[in-house]
This record gives sequence, C-alpha cells and structure tokens, in this order.
Amino acid sequence: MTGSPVGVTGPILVALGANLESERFGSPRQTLEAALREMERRAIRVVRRSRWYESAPVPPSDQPWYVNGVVVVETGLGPEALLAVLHQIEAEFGRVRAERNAARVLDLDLVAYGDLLRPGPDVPILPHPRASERAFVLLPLAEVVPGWRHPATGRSVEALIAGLPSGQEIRPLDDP
Ligand code: PH2
Ligand code: MG
Ligand code: MG
Repeated sequence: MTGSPVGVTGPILVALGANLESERFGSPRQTLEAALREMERRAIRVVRRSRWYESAPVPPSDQPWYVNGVVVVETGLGPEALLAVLHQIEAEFGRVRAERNAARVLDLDLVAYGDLLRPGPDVPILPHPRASERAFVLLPLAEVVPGWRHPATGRSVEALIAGLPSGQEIRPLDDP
C-alpha cells in the first residue's frame, strides 16, 4: 500500500463508532463525518470508506444503538504515532474515558496496521484483538477490503463473518 512506512504491506484499517450525541457536532453520524475530516487534517488520508451502519450495542445493553464504519487510511505515521493521534482526536471530540464498553461520543480503533503483528501486553495488540468477533467491524471491513485476511490467522473477512455467532444486530444506513 502506498503511503505506508517501508516494510508494511496490507491496508491500515480504522474502525469508527459513536452512540452519544456530541454538543459540537450533533448526531453520532455527524460526529463520525467530522472525525474523518479531522483525520484528513492531521495527515491521515482516508482512501476508502464503508457505508455507515447502525448496530446494537455489544454486549447487549440498554445503551443507544451505535453508528459504525471502517475506513482504509494511508499515513506516514507509524502505529504508535497513529494511535496517539486517534486518541487525541477522541479527546478533542469530548470522549470521556469510562469503563470498557461504556457509551461514547467517538471511538476510533486501529483494527490493523497492514500485516503488522504485535502481541501486547506492553503495546496495544495488533490486529485489534476483538475485531474478528464483531459484526460492526467485519461487515464494513468486507466492504472496503473484500478478501482481507487476518494477518495472524490467515482467515478471510468473509470466513470470519460466516463464523460470527448469531444475534449481533446490524444494518446499513441509507446514503445521506
Ligand atoms: N464499541 C464497543 C463496545 N460495543 N457495540 C457496537 N454495536 N458498536 C461499537 O462500536 C461498540 C460496541 C467498544 O469500543
Ligand atoms: Mg471500540
Ligand atoms: Mg477504542
């Protein structure tokens, strides 16, 4: 992939999610659109984007449904720097870090940084450890990179989707 640091092949994938209104940006979908513009402003080029999806909270709860999407980006930033910028954008957008899976105005997750494998625990695990179990990541991912293979397991995104347990409710939103 052009624009990525030397030695890394395969797409850099960022998953976006939101399920709370933002005072500054409005609905979750408007917030996600604004977040994409902010990424561009910070030299994270969005080269492909999925449709937006609405999805029930995972695990099931009485939180509002989420809006989710996945984009392919190109950037000269390495994984640490990219994550740092994504976290800065979340903070700028008013994200309050509460417990895991809490409702949020903006979530920007680095799903994969090309074929890079990082085991943790001292660095964030790559690919994102929960992405392969989540319909709200896999369905939009299959749209932007059909045939994508998990760099650790070699399983295709289509196979991962086929293996999802039933019950994760998700549907594409109409185009604007
Ligand atoms: N994000 C979570 C937890 N649960 N559920 C949906 N539907 N969409 C999300 O983006 C999401 C979630 C933690 O980041
Ligand atoms: Mg997340
Ligand atoms: Mg996150």
